[in-house]
Amino acid sequence: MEKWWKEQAVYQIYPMSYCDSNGDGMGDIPGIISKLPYIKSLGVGILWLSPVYRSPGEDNGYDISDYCDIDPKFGTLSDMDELIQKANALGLRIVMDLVINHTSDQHEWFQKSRRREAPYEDFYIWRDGNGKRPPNNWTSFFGGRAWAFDEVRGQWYLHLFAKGQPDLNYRNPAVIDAVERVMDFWLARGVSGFRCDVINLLWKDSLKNGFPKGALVGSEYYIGRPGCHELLQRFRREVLSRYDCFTVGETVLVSTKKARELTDPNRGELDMVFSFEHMNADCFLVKWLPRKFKTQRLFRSLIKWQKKLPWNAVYLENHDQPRSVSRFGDDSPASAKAMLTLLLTLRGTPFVYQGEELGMTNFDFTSMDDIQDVESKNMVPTLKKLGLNDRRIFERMRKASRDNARTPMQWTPGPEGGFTTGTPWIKVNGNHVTINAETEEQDPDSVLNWFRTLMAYRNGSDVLKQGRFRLISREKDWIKIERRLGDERVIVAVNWSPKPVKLPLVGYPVLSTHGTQKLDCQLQPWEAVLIEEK
Ligand code: ISL
Repeated sequence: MEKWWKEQAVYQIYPMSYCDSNGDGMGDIPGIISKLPYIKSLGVGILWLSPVYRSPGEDNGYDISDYCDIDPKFGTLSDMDELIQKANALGLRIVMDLVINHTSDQHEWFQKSRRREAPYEDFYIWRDGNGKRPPNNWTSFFGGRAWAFDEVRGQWYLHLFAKGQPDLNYRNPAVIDAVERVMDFWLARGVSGFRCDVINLLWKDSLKNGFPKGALVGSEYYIGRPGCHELLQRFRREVLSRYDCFTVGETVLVSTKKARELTDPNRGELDMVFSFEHMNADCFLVKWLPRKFKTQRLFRSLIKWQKKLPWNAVYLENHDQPRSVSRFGDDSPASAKAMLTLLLTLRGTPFVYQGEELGMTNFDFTSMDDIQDVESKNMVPTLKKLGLNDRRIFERMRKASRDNARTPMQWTPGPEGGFTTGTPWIKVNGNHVTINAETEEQDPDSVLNWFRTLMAYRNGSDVLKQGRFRLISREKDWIKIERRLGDERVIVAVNWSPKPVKLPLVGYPVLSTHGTQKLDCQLQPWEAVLIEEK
């Protein structure tokens, strides 16, 4: 029997944008509870919630001011307990986001640290500057420098993300203890694991000046350092090993070699990681530097990771990435189905992001005023420095902004897509009149129903869940793979283009996006098929 997290698919919920139960325009935990039957009907087994902890919301909850409480905008601790209990009763497990590289600057630890109150003096990375200049030349993931001066303490603190997200100091054993207590708190309450935010950045080797010519100056001193491996081993030993749980690390810019180390069961660090490489299929390293999407680039990276790791997380979308159907497809339901087919048939634990099962697309905002995301806003000065005018900056946002994934879940064709009875915190996409759960529910050919069909097939197929992966062929516009377990195999072929393609493929598919008639060396536009062989 395989581990449960190798058998089941994960569904990511971005709570702010999932379902609003009280009309304040903000999704909440009672809203998620009300959708549990829908989630169950998808066939997924695990829900990962983006942060619901107390937070001032500068980075939509990734800036935590109290790890052991729920933010009032999402509900209460007892709502969370109810969610865990009701989900469990349906056979669904809950996984929380663990954001421990940094806290909010509103966290009590930081407030005390800036006043040098014991035992918090060294909870963060404080340094004196060089005259009026920050301690080193590191830059932030969100643009600009990675240091802020605090008037109260009279020193600079490091923030790899927004100014309101000071980095914790893992050289201080009290920080490690405090973080372990947080993990324990939630695991004891019944959560089944963590998605570990930017977990490969925890350990800063030194604070020397970084190589000045790079997108992320200083990153050579903090990405995947040995100290980070040691921390992860300690978390596993001291806390995680006492529970039936799993961890998936968000590991920024990780290589396959590093990923193998991080997920090696003998080292006891993480169970899976999110690779970033395939997210570069339409950009150079960072999404603000776009290039034309090439199917081959996407395939090549996905396959490389399939081959190099015995098991890993597989995803095409999350709350930081634009919608896959807009990036890698042509916004059509047909392309959404093709993508979901590959996602659910590669080897590994699939992660599906809310709305991906409906074929939700990038936003339809018309101006910068509609954009809410701190990263997008912070990037504007950097893009201006690169010489882009307002129009071109907005064009870049349309392609790259994280708000593309954060528009509210589209439940109905009605007002605000059925997300809220009030005014949503971020605009609902106008295409909710056609792309929504209620309409798709009734259409046997919808993306939603294709997703359910595939999930049901996957849940019943040991070959798809456990089988080895082999690439049969990848061409400019199509891919053919094999999954094999013992003598049984499933062939999956996907036409990743809006034109028919010719390929060596005959037989009757057990599942097809276009009907199960005999295949004759041709796939229709965006057609995806599964063929069983025993
Ligand atoms: O979103 C990105 C690029 O647009 C990434 O650089 C992202 O910031 C990086 O993957 C880290 O993401 C995680 O930590 C951030 C938070 O803003 C993201 O939402 C989260 O997924 C800081 O906590």
